[in-house]
Amino acid sequence: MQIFKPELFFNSDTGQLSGKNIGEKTARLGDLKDVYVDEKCRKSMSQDQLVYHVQYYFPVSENTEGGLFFGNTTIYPGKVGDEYFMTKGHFHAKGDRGEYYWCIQGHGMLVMMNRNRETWAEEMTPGSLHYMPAHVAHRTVNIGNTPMTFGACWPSDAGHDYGTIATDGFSGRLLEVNGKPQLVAF
Ligand code: S6P
Ligand code: ZN
Repeated sequence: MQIFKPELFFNSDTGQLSGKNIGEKTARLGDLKDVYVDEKCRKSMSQDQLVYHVQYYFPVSENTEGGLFFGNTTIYPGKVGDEYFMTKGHFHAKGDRGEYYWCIQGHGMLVMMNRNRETWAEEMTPGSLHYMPAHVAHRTVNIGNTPMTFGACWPSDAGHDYGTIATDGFSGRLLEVNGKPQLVAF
């Protein structure tokens, strides 16, 4: 029998992960072709502009059944035209896998869309907890003026289907209308 010291840390104020085997992924404006409705505007902006940053911990390899992945995402404040900085969004490749998000800092929106293309959103504020059911695409949006960070936990065999969103998009987008965030039908 042995007692181990933790090797993995989660900062509950910032959501940042530290320790061994933490992966990192960034998305800059240059990586987000055709994600925003105003592609011309996106192209005219600095392609180096950081839009979001992900940290993740994969204790088992991807596609392993029965494991759990853990991560955080920070979306920086900004807009492409009238559309707030946001993630690409995805269904899970294994569509029957759900996920949890919880907001750590900032002000955001979680946009969800089911297979019938019905779209809705939940406001994200520090402490808010969000369950994404199976077969529901999810995208997060920073509607504030400061970085928005949330945690995530999802099954290790969920995978990502980005193709469906790349082809069909969400049927609602979060745009600033008269100075306020609004979910606009597309
Ligand atoms: C994974 C989970 C998150 C996102 C991250 C970036 O299932 O939902 O870690 O990967 O928020 O979003 P996206 O849509 O670019 O993967
Ligand atoms: Zn997901």
